[in-house]
Amino acid sequence: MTAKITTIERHFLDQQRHFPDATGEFTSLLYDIALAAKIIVREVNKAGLVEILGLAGEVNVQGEQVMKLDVFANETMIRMNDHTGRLCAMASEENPDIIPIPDQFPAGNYVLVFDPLDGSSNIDVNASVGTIFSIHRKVSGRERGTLEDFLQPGYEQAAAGYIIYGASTMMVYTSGQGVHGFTLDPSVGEFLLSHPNIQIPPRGRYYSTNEGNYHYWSGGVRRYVDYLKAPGKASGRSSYSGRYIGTLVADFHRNLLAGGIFMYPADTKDPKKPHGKLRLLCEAAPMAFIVEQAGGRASDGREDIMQIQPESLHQRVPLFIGSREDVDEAEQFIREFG
Ligand code: AFP
Repeated sequence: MTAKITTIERHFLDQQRHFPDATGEFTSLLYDIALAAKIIVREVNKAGLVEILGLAGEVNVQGEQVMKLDVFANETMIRMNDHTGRLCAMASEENPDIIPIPDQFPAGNYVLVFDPLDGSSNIDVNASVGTIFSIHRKVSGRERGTLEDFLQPGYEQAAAGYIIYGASTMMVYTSGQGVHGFTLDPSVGEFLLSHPNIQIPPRGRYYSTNEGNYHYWSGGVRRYVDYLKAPGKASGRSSYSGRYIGTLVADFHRNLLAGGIFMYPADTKDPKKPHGKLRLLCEAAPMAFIVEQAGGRASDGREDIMQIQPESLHQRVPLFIGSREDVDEAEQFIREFG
């Protein structure tokens, strides 16, 4: 046993040394998120027991109000971060407007956007769920954050990451110095560096998408998925395998390690959501930062996700993300067939 054991705290401090002017504010913010994740996973691991310990919305045997897990995760992220003096505002997938830092607490130099419990419809079936986050520097010049601080393109992110509550709990993040993954050792309650410098294979053999939407996709997207499934006799390639659970964090994480493409294209199913289901600021942009740092790509089918100038907090975008060559190919089909 010669491998070095690096805790997430040690890793953040080591990274901070690359920036002699760093105040530690940013490092501490990342650590607060890791801590929030540990509190969330404690409850996620009890998800199957709500029937026994009390239903969400009821009072449990200890006389405590039982919260729905997504509400609990949202409140945990807010409570862990509203008083630390590192943030000037927050935004959550669960809240329609930005979440101000209460007046009694100091305001910091960063804004945090998060999806507290991604894939929440998978909780009832004991499949993986996750938390996604994105951090930007304040640009408004105001003490308390404003909408302007959130409406920044992906390439301006200071850090992004996710936590996957799966067979084990992992936190994967980037602050522009590569992508690093940490696995939670529940016996000591520490995230330990298990996947340093993750690189996504340039081409994969897997595609992840909700094919139930096939008939609502554009011609180009349909042709691309048909192409992935067809044996490529001429090129000598075999057909791709499908993998889809319906939690972005889990589907993305699999492709990040094994190679492949995740797609949530625009569809005509719901006229209120002409750009697909996923949100730019709390889902697509953070995953795009991670995948680019790992050598992959993220596109809305036409342009890089990282280049999109957001227009509203909950803006939705089509997403094609994963191995570089696969995303290039998806774009080619969309260019050619619409
Ligand atoms: P929920 O949090 O409502 O379960 O949505 C999860 C999600 O935003 C994302 O994690 C999945 O990739 C996508 O939606 C799944 O959507 P479909 O159920 O339409 O496939």
